[in-house]
Amino acid sequence: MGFFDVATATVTTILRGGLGLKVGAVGARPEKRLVIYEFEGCPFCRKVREALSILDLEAEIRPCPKSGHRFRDELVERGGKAQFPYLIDPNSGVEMYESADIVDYLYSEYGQGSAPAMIRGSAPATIAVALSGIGRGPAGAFVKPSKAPEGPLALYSFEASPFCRLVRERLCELELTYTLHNVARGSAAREAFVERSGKMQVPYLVDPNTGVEMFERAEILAYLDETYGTT
Ligand SMILES: N[C@@H](CCC(=O)N[C@@H](CS)C(=O)NCC(=O)O)C(=O)O
Repeated sequence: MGFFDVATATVTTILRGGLGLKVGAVGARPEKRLVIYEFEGCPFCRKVREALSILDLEAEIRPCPKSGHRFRDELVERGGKAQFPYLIDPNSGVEMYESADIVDYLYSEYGQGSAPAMIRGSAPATIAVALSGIGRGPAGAFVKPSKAPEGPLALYSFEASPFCRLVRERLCELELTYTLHNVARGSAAREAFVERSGKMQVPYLVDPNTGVEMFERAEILAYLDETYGTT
């Protein structure tokens, strides 16, 4: 199963042309962290996460898998409907649905120039991102029973890493809120990350609720299931 998961996640990365592997031209930096309601299996959400990696932005992720309630209900109350992704930018007070608008907004506030065609709102771009995820089936789209952590976890990651995707899927399924620290190639956050963790390798999970910090996808998945899964 592990091999199949890595293989299909790698196919997604290849079909996405490696978007989210390296940082592009960045602009102003936000003072406060962005907040995103999304779920890993949603192709529209992937475009937004790719933009986050390229623009070297971190975000607080509030996972909203189908049939989940922890953050879905919160968003419906806040924004009026269950549609993902949804961005909150506490720096400007702007909040919005629609991935194309979110990507354009992120580029206008925190990038330079316009977003690559593959993450903009055109129909071909949307079809391409949807097709790229087919190999992952329902992973990262449906809730699994879990207990809520006291506070958010943290994940060091970048969008194009297939290993990180597998961890994000599980965080999403278990509705575990986390700070997504993007450390794509060229990221300004890499040096501090290596200082903290000892080497440049992702995924790297930090759980301030238990004091655990760890590398290795398979071990992280086992930890999340054991600590928060209630199936
Ligand atoms: N045009 C929207 C479409 C978003 C959309 O359809 N998202 C789906 C998930 S991929 C959704 O919110 N479905 C409702 C649900 O999951 O309950 C966008 O680009 O953001």
